[in-house]
Amino acid sequence: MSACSYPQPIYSLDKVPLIPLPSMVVPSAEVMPLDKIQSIRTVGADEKLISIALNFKSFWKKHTEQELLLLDDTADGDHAITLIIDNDFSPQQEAYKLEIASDEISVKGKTVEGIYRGLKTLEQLVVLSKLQGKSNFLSLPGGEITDQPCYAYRGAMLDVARHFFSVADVKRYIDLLSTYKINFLHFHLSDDQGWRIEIKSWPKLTKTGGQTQVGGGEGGFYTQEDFREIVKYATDRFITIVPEIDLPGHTNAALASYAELNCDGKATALYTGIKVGFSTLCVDKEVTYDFVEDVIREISEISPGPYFHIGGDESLVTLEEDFNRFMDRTLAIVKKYNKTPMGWYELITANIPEETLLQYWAKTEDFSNVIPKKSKILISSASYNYLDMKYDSITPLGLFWAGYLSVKKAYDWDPKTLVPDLDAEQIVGLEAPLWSETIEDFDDIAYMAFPRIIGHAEIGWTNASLRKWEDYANRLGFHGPLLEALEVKYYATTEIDWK
Ligand code: NGO
Repeated sequence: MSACSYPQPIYSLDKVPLIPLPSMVVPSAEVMPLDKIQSIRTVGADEKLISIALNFKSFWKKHTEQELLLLDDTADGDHAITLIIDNDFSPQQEAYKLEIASDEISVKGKTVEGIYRGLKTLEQLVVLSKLQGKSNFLSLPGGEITDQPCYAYRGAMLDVARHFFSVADVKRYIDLLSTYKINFLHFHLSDDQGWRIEIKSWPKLTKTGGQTQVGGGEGGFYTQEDFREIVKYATDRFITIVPEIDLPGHTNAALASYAELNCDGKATALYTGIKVGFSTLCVDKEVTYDFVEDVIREISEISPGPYFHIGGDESLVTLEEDFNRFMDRTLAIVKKYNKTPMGWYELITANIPEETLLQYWAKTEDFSNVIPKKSKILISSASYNYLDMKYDSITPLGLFWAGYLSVKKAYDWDPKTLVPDLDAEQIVGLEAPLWSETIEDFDDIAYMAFPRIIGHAEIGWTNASLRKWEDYANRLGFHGPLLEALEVKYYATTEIDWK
């Protein structure tokens, strides 16, 4: 068959509704008929590279019904998808280049992570072409995509304390996040309503503190084995897990589990409401620091990522001097276990080490001028990033204390200019928290996160100068069918013309 007799691709490469939008796309007139591809080939021996090649092989089988051979660099690139590690390719570790020609495809990166991001682009290209092309889907458009992220930290946060979510739910969320190139998942593992991770030296935290949740349901917790499984699943998808133990406030579940953590020596009652700011560890008792150290040690042992998040928000019943004293000791413990501290922005009153990553969450007016110029900031604005804010007045789930957050509002802003007086270099990225006071199961997660987190992922990846709401809204319309194929019950807002 001559090349011109192959069916034409659905899109030219620069018209594919990819999200996040790549930095540069140069289409060519070439066409890549799918049935020409016979193998996936790795250049640069690396176990991780082979493992992502194997996963891509399964993806290809599922979507094209063709079985690829796995080859190494002794084979040539004809009729192959070649994955190439090239140290000199870019200083950026997530950068990649995807080239589609008439008889081969290649994905190049400085690291396996870069190649992984490139394969996610190729996967979207296949899936979007297939969904739009239906049975005519037989070829991909030729050309080159050169791409790299705007921010190094593109995160999501899941509150598993107010309501508990199973390992399977978390894995499903991780899969969806990886589709959109999100690279951090922060777990809010403890709060007034629940303690969700096994601590072997303090077993009652989960035996007592893990047994309920908002509304009085049965709660739950992750064993350390479960947590390791989640970490591995995320790591395989190039997502770093950030564990958070919220201290010294938001600790009622711990205070209910161990009487000695309370200043009056009496255990509190378990709590299933949604008020905040009423609990505190007893900062003057030595046992408090034994507790904090055991928790940080045990969790650090099973968390390979660089950060340990110590909360710090809304300690409304801890005096500021007590808070600062508590944080000085807690920060030293984080350091002892070789983690970089992360905390909600209220941490600034303490003596924070320079490398501390502060998470900005409240309204802008609460934040300007209080942040030391050298601090590293993660933007998680309640008004723009909080996935638990209702879309509008009739959204059945969620809260609205920071205002309604439509899909357009969640997309159409720039982290660099959101907070006055913050230097652009201070901002390491952004994170979209999903607080779960009203979120009870995976369908609730899906409804509040999708589609807003897709826009959030694009803000994190694509330079602001390339982002336009109308263009994004048009591309997002094509992701409705993609989410439907994955049975994700997203909020089909009327702001978007869904395809
Ligand atoms: C606040 C509060 C959380 C709530 C959330 C609800 C922070 C950092 N502390 O954000 O405890 O769950 O709002 O939107």
